[in-house]
Amino acid sequence: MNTSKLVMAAAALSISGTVLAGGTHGDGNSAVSGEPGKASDAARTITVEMYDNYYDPESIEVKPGETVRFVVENKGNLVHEFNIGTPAMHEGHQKEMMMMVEHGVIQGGKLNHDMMEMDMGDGQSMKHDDPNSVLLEPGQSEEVIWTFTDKSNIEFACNVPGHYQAGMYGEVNFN
Ligand SMILES: [Cu+2]
Repeated sequence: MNTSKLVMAAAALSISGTVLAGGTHGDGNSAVSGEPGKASDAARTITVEMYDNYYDPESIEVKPGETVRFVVENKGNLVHEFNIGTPAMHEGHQKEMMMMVEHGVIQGGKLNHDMMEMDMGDGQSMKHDDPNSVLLEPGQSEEVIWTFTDKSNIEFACNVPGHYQAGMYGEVNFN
């Protein structure tokens, strides 16, 4: 990354500052959706495949208190996210994802990893490293280990702009 690009990105960020204030990465993992789990506590593995623009399976069943190991595979041609949260959390995250697209961090089927690592000032970066989600390029696969706590309104969703609206979310059903 050369200096002029960096300056441009920083300038663009300050313009988007009001959007960012709606919810920065790292603050949205409240107890409503559960908490990061330990692999040793996971009795079950669920493989979730991501396509353009839907999940397979489209819903999952969990028990309150259960820890699940998710193996998330992107089988589509676009960048996709697997994110566990409430509808309100997803809505907040969609604003951040929009910014990632505007800044060229998400480019259709590719992620700009250099840009994601870049320090934007004020401790902000475009890193996508929340424990409740993974953001994957086509062909990539990663794990999310999550402990579902109390029964609540939780979905797994892709917050890449337009994908949630196209139906790329699934229900977490408690039983
Ligand atoms: Cu998607």
